[in-house]
Amino acid sequence: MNRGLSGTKSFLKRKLVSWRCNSTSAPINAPPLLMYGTASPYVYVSSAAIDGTIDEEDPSLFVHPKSLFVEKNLPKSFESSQFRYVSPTTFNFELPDKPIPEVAFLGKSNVGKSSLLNALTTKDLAKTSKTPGRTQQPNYFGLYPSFLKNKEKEDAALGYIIDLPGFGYAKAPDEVVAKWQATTQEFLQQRIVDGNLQRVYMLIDSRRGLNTFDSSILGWLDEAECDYTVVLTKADSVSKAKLVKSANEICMRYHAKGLENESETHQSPCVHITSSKKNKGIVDLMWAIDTDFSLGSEQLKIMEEERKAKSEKVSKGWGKTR
Ligand SMILES: Nc1nc2c(ncn2[C@@H]2O[C@H](COP(=O)(O)OP(=O)(O)OP(=O)(O)O)[C@@H](O)[C@H]2O)c(=O)[nH]1
Ligand SMILES: [Mg+2]
Repeated sequence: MNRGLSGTKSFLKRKLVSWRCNSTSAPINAPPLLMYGTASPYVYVSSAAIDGTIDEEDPSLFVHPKSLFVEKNLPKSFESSQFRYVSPTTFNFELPDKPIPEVAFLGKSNVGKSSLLNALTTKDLAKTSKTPGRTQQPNYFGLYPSFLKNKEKEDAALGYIIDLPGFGYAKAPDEVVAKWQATTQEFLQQRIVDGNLQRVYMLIDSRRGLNTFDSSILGWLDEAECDYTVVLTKADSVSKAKLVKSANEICMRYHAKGLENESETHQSPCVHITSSKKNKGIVDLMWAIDTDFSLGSEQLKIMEEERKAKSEKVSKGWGKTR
């Protein structure tokens, strides 16, 4: 991937384009360098995500570089399907083994994971609370086509969103916290290995921004080669300036990672800005998850076919030497 421009000339050009990208707003409202506004007021993208050299005559530069977020209707999968809580009994208390893609919501306790899930599913499916530590185990929520009858539904999910327990809940005894973090981390590791986990959405409270612990978790996701996207929550409770600052910090992390590492970072160049309370940025997030589900299901199908072909090969070869 082209990681953007370097040198003073391109530095200035980038600044110019980043202003022009937001030509509807006066320069004073322009986002800081290294971040582009997009067609959506709720999605920012790192300038490093934009390929090629900048041609100021090219009108496509002044809209969203990927056009993914231009669409304002609900994605079809979300429109014609419904979310449902999937009890662990459905999976016999094991992790799901079907080739169904999943995305997980991760973040500090009280950051708004369960509330965001409810906003996306337009139902109060996940339990929320003012008291940190409400969600105690990974909870699965499946997206099922509405026309299916209940009995047919079990294996027919288009994808799962997993609501994870929050980290850093200081009120619980240390041992409980340690175990809790270990199980969440172990869980994520397992789902990465299984191939089901397509992406982690790392939620950050807009009022607080990215802290050291969040950063170390993002570092771990990079090491685990797990794709992730940062989502700012509770956007209704801070000023636009603070939102832009927080989004820019996250875009800069993307740049810094790209510069320091030979290997690519697994961070997405996009930052989503959301408010579950005011229902802001939710449709953009639906489109992002819809993409994860459709790409993930194709990938899992290929993996499943490869697995089957391998086991057929083994069973055909079995006993030939006797
Ligand atoms: N102002 C505002 N408050 C929110 C928003 N989203 C969540 N909250 C509040 O934040 C608190 C925590 O929300 P939860 O969704 O339970 O947070 P969580 O991340 O699931 O918390 P744990 O399960 O403890 O990890 C609740 O009091 C919510 O009402 C939002 O968009 N705006
Ligand atoms: Mg929760």
